[in-house]
Amino acid sequence: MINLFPFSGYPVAVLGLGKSGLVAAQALQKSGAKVQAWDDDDARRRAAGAAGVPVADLAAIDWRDITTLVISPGIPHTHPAPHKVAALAKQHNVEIIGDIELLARAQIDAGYVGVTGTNGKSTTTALLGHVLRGAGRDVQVGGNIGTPALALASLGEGGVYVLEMSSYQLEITISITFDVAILLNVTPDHLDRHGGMDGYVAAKRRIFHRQTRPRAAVIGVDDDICRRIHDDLVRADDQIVIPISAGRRLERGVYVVDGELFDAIDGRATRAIDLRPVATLPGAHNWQNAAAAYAAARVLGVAPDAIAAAMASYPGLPHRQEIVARAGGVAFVNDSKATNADATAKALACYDAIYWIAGGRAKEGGIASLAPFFPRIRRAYLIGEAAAAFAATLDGCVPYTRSGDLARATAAAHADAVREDTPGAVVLLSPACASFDQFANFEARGDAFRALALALDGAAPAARPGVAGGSA
Ligand code: UMA
Repeated sequence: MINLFPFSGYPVAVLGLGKSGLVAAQALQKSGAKVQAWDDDDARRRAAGAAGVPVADLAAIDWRDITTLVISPGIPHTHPAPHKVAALAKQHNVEIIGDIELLARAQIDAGYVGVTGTNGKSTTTALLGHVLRGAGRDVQVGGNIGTPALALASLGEGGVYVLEMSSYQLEITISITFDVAILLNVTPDHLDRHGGMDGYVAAKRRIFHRQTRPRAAVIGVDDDICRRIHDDLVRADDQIVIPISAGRRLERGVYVVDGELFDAIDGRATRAIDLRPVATLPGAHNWQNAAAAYAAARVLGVAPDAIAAAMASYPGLPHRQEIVARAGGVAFVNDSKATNADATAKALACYDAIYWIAGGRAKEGGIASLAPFFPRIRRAYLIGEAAAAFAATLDGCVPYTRSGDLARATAAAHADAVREDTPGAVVLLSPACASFDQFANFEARGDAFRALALALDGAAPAARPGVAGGSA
């Protein structure tokens, strides 16, 4: 836990006592701040109280006594409407900041890498952490990826925090200047919280806040919005700017073409890594992540060979195209995190002989957009509330079974894959749906799939990163 000495003796209000807020309140209290904390959820308040955090109704305290409001990233402070406690703070000119701002004010000697973008930020963050660790660096990985920033260990000079930064967190992080700031891509998301697309893009751009040379911006140029931001940064000429692409050659930067990563940071292209055999980084979306992590690691002084070696041993993240088992020549891929068709498209693009488990609580738009991938699907196994609607879309295009639940789907998919003996067969759980009709969350759904796959006859865990069945 981080020592927040700059806040010792100061009266600080903490709003939100979930994953990040509870640690923030505890760290502040341990560091001598006068903490008053609140959560609108009764159970959270009770849990925080039991953990020794002073709980007070922040709507009823005297705000003239408060210097800082630490707000959880998920709580609105501007759009669609400010939480009433945030409104009170503003009324009294109290600064509103998040846990990562606290980290930045306390850990002033360490280096910082920030990773943002609509998609791929968790993988890029984890991958870069893995590469830096492999190179012997003192590194801590956290933020939106799951480990709250203040639960990380202290780092001295030479240490590096690699932080996944959501748009919510960027809005409440004021003074941090990232040594390397990564923006992967931007497509519409969280628009209600940012008052529209302009607000969302403005939040994302904050990752480059106050950067000057030798600090570096690593930015994807495969979408129009990021390309415009890239051009703006190049024109402003404040920091080093490294463009990355997962689809086309660049005169300068880092790019991946057909799975081969090229380093052209100095304007001379060198083939640096063959990503095709890396089973934990399949598909063009992961190649963008790899290009970003490569560029950042190069800026931080890691040699190309060391980056390549570390990427080859990247273990992947749970529930994101995670190979959880192999049985009878079939790989079981857990992509439970894919809760919409866009995310599932990325997984379907990676394999050629797919026994596809899909369904759950449907999202708007269904799976019609996945039609280009239908030829890759041997059979679909439909579960949950969306089964009827998905069956209607697949009818006449893809054979399907209405399995009902995950256990029946996994067993049937395995049996079919083994019987048909297709080289490179994968049983892919990539539901294109939320999990809440049958599971507590996507993690519980993915864990259930892993357990079901491992319980099959002849199943072995896929513990070691390696080559999945199918083309990557
Ligand atoms: N709460 C209130 N009043 C409200 C709304 C919420 O009191 O009006 C309370 C809730 O009762 C709850 C707490 O606030 O106790 C939740 O706070 P939070 O939503 O900020 O969530 P945390 O548990 O603190 O987790 C946060 C991030 N969550 C969000 O940004 C929504 C986690 O990202 C992050 O991993 C964690 O901090 C550690 O840094 C999750 C996420 O969904 C993965 N992020 C979004 C995304 O990736 O799209 C941005």
